[in-house]
Amino acid sequence: MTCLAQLSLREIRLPLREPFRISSGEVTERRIMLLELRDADGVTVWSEGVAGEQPNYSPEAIDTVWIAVTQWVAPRVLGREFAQPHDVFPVLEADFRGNLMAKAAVEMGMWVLEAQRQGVPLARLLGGTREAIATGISLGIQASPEALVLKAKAAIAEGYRKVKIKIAPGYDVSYVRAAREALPDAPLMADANNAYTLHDIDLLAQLDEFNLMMIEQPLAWDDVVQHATLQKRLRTPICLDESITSLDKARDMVALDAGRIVNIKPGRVGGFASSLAIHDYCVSQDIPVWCGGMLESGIGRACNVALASLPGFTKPGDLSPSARYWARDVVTPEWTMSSDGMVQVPTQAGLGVAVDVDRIDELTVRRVVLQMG
Ligand code: OSB
Ligand code: MG
Repeated sequence: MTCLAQLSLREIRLPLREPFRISSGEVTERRIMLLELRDADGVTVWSEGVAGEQPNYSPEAIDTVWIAVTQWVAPRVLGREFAQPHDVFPVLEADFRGNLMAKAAVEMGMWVLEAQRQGVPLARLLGGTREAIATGISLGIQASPEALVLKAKAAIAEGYRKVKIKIAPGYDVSYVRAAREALPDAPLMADANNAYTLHDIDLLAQLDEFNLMMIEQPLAWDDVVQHATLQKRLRTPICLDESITSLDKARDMVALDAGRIVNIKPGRVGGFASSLAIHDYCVSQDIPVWCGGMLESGIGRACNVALASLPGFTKPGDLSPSARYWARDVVTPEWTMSSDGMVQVPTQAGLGVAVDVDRIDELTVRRVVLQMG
């Protein structure tokens, strides 16, 4: 039984160690929503909203998520008794469209709360079976192919099990070719964050030459049908990220052969219940899944690591250690990666890492406390 008595929202500002550039924009400092959930017994846990500053990944952004959580999510959850955290998402979906990142921020917190109450690691509550997760790095668009090669080589030397190269028109074939020539056997992939259309089909087909593990979300952020046309032309598997917002979208992808791999981000699909449904379906269809990231702080990363411990997550996740992004994270211990590219799944209850509230206090720029009733 889980019942939320109080929900505190905060916005923190966390500067990135280096700017992160993708086809739809660049970030130098993250504005991150953190949530503190408390039940009637005083058990307190944290969760994170994954939306960025601009609505350039999905239609949501931190400011819309703030409104949605305050106006529509919190009133549906505060004071309501849930027999199990599985029951939260259906309540949020009833007569309340979209706003999946806002829903996920609270829904994931409810799972963390239940894990904390039961004294079990979040990974175990979700059904995770792995003790450590293979990790990939996501490299933002670089100023030149040479700069990309340096970063990609360094990532492989650090132990990363996969190197994801962000691409966009003008930053694609020559960049991927340079990385492949420098690292002939490395597990490489590309992520376009919807930078292309079907007019670019010949250009995208040139990427087949480089033996990529997959090409992530080449076409529009909400498209499935056109990806099917593209997949017919490509040997390289397409992986959908932005387009997979629900189990139904994953079903559409499979029905149309619009992609052969799914990147599951719990924050994008409305939380853990939806992630588990997509995971189970993909396993039943022999579709590999892996866990993506949204430049989360260590709190969101804990949620991703827990999810990635499920058996269907058979490809390395975008689960870089804290030091890749932050001078100092908001959790202790910080997230680390072994020299063979593995991130350990925590064995402690709940998130499994301690939240550094003093650090969060220093970084907080706004705060609101929502109560029951
Ligand atoms: O498309 O996977 C993406 C970051 C922000 C928005 C979209 C994406 C990303 C990443 C970063 O690739 C992955 C990470 O958090 O390490
Ligand atoms: Mg992506």
